[in-house]
Amino acid sequence: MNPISNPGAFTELDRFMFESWGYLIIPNVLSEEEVSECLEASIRLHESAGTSGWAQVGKGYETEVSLERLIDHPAILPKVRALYGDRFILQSAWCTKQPAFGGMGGWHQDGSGAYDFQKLGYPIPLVQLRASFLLTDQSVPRTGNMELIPGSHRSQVRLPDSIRAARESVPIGHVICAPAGSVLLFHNAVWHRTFAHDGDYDRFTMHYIYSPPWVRCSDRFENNQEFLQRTTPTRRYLMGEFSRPDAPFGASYPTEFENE
Ligand SMILES: O=C(O)CCC(=O)C(=O)O
Repeated sequence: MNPISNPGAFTELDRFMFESWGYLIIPNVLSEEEVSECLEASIRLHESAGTSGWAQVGKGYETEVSLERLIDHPAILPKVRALYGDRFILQSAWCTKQPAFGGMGGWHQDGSGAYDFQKLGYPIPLVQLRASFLLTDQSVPRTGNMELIPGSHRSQVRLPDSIRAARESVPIGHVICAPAGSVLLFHNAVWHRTFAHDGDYDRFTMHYIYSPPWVRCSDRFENNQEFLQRTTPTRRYLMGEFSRPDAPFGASYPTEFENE
């Protein structure tokens, strides 16, 4: 059983599956050439950051054009837009490496260590919608897949600490199996983890996180000016570079002059 969707429009069935399970799997988003380009870019990113072991490198879009293109990919953006409306930003983008023969990751929900999204209320709202582009084959288990617990974004109780501490499996864990070039789109509150990887090569996934416009970015304190100048208007907007009609405050209030 898989919540399979198609690239492009967010259908009524997509909405039902997303509401029910908290995620969608979208195969055939990237071509083989695009996958190789993004994979090479990901390897370069980690090499220049000098990472070792399980690691995440942010802001790859600033230097790698193939990763920049994924920011507003036409297979994914309509779905993000259907969930958020027209006003949202790219809160961050991370390139994750699960090293060869890497073990199980820890179960968690996405959010901010500084402020637990649980405090926002029940059910935890959609604040970080993540599109994860698989850049290596994950069509069978133990290839560094993501494991998600379907519907857990609506659970009123947390995954038991004992299970989390021991990195144990749960009977309702769903190991996402999909080929390279597929995208996993998921709600921040779905409990998930990185699954084991038995391969003798590093596994790379590019994660793009979209948020309402008032959320602070987590891969950058400020935008890179050179990147802003060379990128497209849509991407500039997604980097949070837009003007607000009500800025700074109260612009919709009539001024003294207008009242006369
Ligand atoms: O293994 C990955 O690529 C993602 C890891 C993860 O769970 C996360 O970034 O929140």
